[in-house]
Amino acid sequence: MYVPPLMHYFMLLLFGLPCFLSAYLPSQSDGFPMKPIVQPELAEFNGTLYASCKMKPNTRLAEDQPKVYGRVLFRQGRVDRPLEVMFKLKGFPDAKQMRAIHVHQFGDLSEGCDSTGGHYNPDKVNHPKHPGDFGNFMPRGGRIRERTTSDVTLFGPLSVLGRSVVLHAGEDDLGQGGDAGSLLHGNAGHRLACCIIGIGSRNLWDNVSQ
Ligand SMILES: [Cu+2]
Ligand SMILES: [Zn+2]
Repeated sequence: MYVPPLMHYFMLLLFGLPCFLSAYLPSQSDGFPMKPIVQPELAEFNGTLYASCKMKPNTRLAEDQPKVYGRVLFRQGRVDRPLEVMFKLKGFPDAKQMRAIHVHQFGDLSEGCDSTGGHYNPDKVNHPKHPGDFGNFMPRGGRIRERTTSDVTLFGPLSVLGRSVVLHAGEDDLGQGGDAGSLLHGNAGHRLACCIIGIGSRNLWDNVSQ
């Protein structure tokens, strides 16, 4: 059957619009008025989101490796504001050794830090352009205590909530290593410690930042 081109638009409107509206607008058809979907923490913390990641040693770690504990905390004022990250880690040996930290794709610790997958890479770009490529940190007195900002977000479908933070034994070559691994993960060595990023509270951020 021949359908004139203008009819296509008409039919699309006729059938498409009700589908679109029923999917995206609140519905009362089942007798329960649907509330708009808003994360409760946005109201609780005045539009700011917090996240928390409690770092523990990799359960697959060799005996002679340093056991690092601590926290990585996140705070983001709004979807379009840069995210602040606070690192408080302890348990490093005295040796001068840079340590890389990244966000990895999965919040899966079933095989220790080795099951967290590769770098979280939503834009399919090379390392070190991943949003969670925090770079290198030099421990002082056995500790890393730093604050920085990041392209990571806690809002929307690209949120890192439920993903992981991984601390590596070695230094990140920041894509300058000249091999394939360099553009994937920066050749930062094995995984010393990791944690899963969960929804956090303002209290925790305020307490730890003191
Ligand atoms: Cu990593
Ligand atoms: Zn990366």
